[in-house]
Amino acid sequence: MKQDDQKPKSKSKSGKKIKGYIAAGVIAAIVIGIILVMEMKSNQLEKSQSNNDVMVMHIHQQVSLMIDGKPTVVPSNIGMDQTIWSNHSLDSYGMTGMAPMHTHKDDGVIHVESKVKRDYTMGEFLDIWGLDLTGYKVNVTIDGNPVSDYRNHILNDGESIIINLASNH
Ligand SMILES: [Cu+2]
Repeated sequence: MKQDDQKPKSKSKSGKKIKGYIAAGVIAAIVIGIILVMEMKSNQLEKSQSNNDVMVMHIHQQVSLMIDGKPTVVPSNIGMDQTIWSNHSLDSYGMTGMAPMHTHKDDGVIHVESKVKRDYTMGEFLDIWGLDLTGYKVNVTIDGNPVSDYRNHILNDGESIIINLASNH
């Protein structure tokens, strides 16, 4: 009877040991799981940063277009819609699917949204737009001041730009 008594005792001892191993295994699995999730998240962060999807520049200007004295709509989606995205030389500075200078609505708001800090000029915007100025005399005022070398004008935040086009006839 004494032997019978001892047998289950030793069995339960090894049972406790196994339960201990299982518990340690479960804890280890949870810890590894947490580490993997954290690593995935930091990888995602690194990826989005290496894609340079972080905009370091985001400024706006208001542009109005007058053709022979008539207010004319500045189209929406300049630098997004292919038909008004004529120059692609600056595309790598913009977000995916849009030039670094673009419009969203037809409200004349130019968005300069760039992954790099650089000077953006009125001429670069006009090139992206592909606005055909042939046959027009061009007069540009910026914040009310006439600017003759408007193509090289560096766009600043909050500027108000008026493009006056006059037919040569
Ligand atoms: Cu914007």
